[in-house]
Formats: sequence, structure tokens, C-alpha cells
Amino acid sequence: MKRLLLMNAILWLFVAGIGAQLPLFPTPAKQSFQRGTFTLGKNISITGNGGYADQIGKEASRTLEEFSFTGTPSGEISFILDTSLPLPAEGYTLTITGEHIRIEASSEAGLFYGKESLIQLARFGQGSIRACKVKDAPRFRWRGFMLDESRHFFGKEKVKQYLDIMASLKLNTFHWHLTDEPGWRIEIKKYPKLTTIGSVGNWHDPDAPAQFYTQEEIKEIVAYAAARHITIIPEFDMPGHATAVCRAYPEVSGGGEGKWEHFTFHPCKEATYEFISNILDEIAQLFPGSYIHIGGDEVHYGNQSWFTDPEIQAFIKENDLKNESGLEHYFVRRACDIVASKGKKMIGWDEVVDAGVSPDKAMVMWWRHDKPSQLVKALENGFDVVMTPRRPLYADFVQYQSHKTGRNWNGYNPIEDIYRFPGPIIHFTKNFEDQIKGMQFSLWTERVAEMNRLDFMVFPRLTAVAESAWTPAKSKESSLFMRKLPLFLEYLDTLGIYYFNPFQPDAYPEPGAPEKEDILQNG
Ligand code: TNX
Repeated sequence: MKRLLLMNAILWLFVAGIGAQLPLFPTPAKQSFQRGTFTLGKNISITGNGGYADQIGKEASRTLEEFSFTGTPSGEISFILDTSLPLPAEGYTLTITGEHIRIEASSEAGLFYGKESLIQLARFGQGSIRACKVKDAPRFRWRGFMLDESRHFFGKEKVKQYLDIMASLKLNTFHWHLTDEPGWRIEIKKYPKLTTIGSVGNWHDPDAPAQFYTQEEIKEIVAYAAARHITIIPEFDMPGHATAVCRAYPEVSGGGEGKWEHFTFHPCKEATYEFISNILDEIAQLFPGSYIHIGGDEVHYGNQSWFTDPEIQAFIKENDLKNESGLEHYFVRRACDIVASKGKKMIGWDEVVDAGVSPDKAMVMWWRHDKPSQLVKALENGFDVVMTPRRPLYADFVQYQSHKTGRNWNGYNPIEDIYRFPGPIIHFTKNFEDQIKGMQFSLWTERVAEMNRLDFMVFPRLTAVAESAWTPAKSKESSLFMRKLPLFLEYLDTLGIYYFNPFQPDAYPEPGAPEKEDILQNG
């Protein structure tokens, strides 16, 4: 209660002066004010020009009803979908006068985003919207968020809530990290032990009861995302980070040592590739998007037995693979071909740049911020790239100097650094702009066990990610963004999200923080 009152007081101060800008997150490419105000109210007339435009009109109507504005509407709202309009993919225009609101787009996604902008203007304007013109389209095609549910599992309701907020922020890609050392999180009919054995445990407790998504739940979530123009990219991490799988089916395990026991797939057995292919058959069916992420990262953590196993060593010689890295690359090429055989394109972490896969069949996620050379190499080799460098785009890094739990690498990831991105590294991408597909905020959950800690690491930094991914550099201005941010924080309050408040950094305790510091430094 106290928190709410305080927030309201702060809000009042800010609403009074968010400046000459619309309360939109992300900031649109172009906005201008006109004379007049549109008043929303009961039984407002909303029309569409048929098909999807009618459907979107109904969705808008439902949401506006929920706001229960009591005034008399000053005019009507129309949604127009017209493929001949000269608007870019996902773009829209929004024209608001005292008498009408018109939203136009040449694509369904564009019309949807026009509707999301209208809803924000209505919500933050509390029923009255200044007359304005918005012409909007995204800077990047891939605007993503990744959630690791292997280390800790959060479940369907939380994922749906995040998909709702992502849609509001015009983020369009949810990368779902469903497999890793502690747990396998997706039902595969052909291999039931993946869930009866592989789903048991989490990062903190190897005996935690099995948690996973059934195929029915996956379908439900995929459809929920699709209705919000969000594509879900599943990740099945291999040949490393495969511990949960190998625990369930030791016959495909390639060993590992100590803490990293069973970390890798066996890279030489045909049975391994058959097993992976069968799993990918089911995954490809469940996820209609054109990409499947196969990981490919950090194999060296647990491939010790590759160096000593006589069968593996003989395989390296017979196939002229030179050494264990050559073998790793062979594995990635095989995985890439399997993914291609399912009619999909592979995505891999930036290690796969060295594997010799064709850029026609694979896309790269650049994550090692300390190796910009790997980004450049990916681009020079013709790969499309999504940028999610640890700094500033890993959400498991702390966001404030006094925070005690999370990662740090010669610094941390405050919201300001995310807002500036990709400014500081953009010179590396010069002349390769077409290959930069976008960016992603990635949340690894080794140190995220509770829901409120999850929220705290994601919000409000995700609003800055959305702005960096959507808004053209010339329309971004961090001081203006920070001035309107309290409005979004108030919205998060209504959703019960426990966010970090950059305006009162010490006011709310960091959730899940142990007595003693748990910071992973530079590693
Ligand atoms: C590196 S990023 C990993 C993850 C960890 C993360 C922690 C990547 C491709 N691998 O397995 O969870 O760091 O920040």
C-alpha cells in the first residue's frame, strides 16, 4: 500500500511533464502533435475494413471496455488493413484528431502494433488522447527475449504474462531455452524418460519434482504467442549442456567430468544422431517458426572424455577431423543437416561460426561480448546475426552497483547501457547492416529461482530492449525515455510485477538475495 502511494506521488510529478512526447513504449519512429483531444468512453464505435481488421477492432474494443472510461466518446475508431499501402513490414500509421482515430497498415502485424499503440495511449492518457500523427515501423526485424526454463521452471501462466507484455512492447520473438544440465522441459512422445527422468531437478535441487511442458501446453502457448505476432524459437542445446538428456538416456552420453558429468552427447555414434533427429521431428511439428536453435556453446566444459575414449579418438583419425574441436564442428554440421532435413533453419551460439556450416542453413547468435571478432567473423562469413552480447544484453547480470546476486564482467548491465545499445558496437557491423537481424535480452536462470526475482531481472530493462530494437537511433533520447518510464512502472504494478525501480534503487530489496554475495565475476 505504502509502495502504491509513493508510486502515485512520483507518477503525478512525472505525468505532469513527460515532455513533448507520446506515452508510447517503444518510442515510435515518428510522432507529431495536432490540435485537439480525442475522448474515449462507453460504447465507442470501432469498425474494421473486413477480415483481420474486424478482428483487431473487436480486440481493441474488449480492452477499452475493461478500462471502463466513463466519458462520452468524441468520435469513432477505424482499423484499415490494405496491402497496397506503402508501409514497411510491421509498420503502421495512427491518426488521431478530436473526431476520429484511424489506424492503417499493410500487414496484419502492422495493424496489431497500431492497436497496441492505441491501447497504450488510452491506458496512459486515462481515456483522453492528444490529437497526433504517428508513423511507425521497427528498426530491427528480430526483437527478442530469451528465457531459460531448464535451470528453473516458471510455467505456463508466467510465460503467457510475459508474452502479453512482450506484445505490448512490440517484441516479436520468444527464444525458449528448454533443455540444459539440470532439466529437460518438453514432452517428447517417443522418449518418455526425457520427462520422467530428465525433467527431475533444477539448478538448486537435483531431486526437485519433474517439471515440464506437455505437448498440449506447448501448442497452447505457441498459439497464444502467434495471436500476439510472437514467434517462439525452441532451443535444444547440443552437443554440450546435454546433461539432462544423457541422464535419461545414458546410451547417447558422450561423458563429462565432475560437475559436468554427462555434459555432452556421444559425437560418434549414429544412434545419437538418430535420437536427435527423432526428437527434432516432434519439436519441428510443435513450433511452426522457421528456426530451431541447437545451442552449440561451451562444449569444452564437459568433453574431457572425448580426449581419452579410444572409440572417439579412432573416429577423429578415421574421419580426418584433426582434433576434438574438429569433432565438435563435425557434430554441429550434422545437427545443421538434420535441422535442414526438417525444413527448418538452424540457429547456433557464436561458436558455430567456426564449424563450417553454410550461412544458407544457419543463423548465429553473438553472445561473447568480449569477442567482437566473432561477430565480425560471422558477418564476413555471410551469416545473419542476432545480437545478445552478455554486456549489456544478459539479464542475469546485475543492474545496480549494490545488488548482490547475479553476474558481473568488468561491470554490470544497467538500463542505460541497454538503451544505448547497439550504439557502442555498431561500427563492427558497418557494411553488413542487412545481416544484422536484431537483438535479444537473454535471461539465464541459475540464480533466478523465485517469480519475483525473475520479474526483478527482466523489468524494467525489457522496456529499454524493446526501444533499442524498435526505435530508429535518431528517434531515441534516453532522458525523454526515463521521463515517461514511471508510467510503464505503474502499469507493471497493476500486473503485480515486482520490478527494479531505477528511480528509487534502494527502496525495494533485491529478491532472493542470500546473506552473502553471489556474484559470478568475469567467467
Ligand atoms: C553462458 S550463453 C551460457 C549459459 C549460461 C550463461 C550464464 C551461452 C551460450 N551459454 O549456459 O547460463 O552463460 O550467464
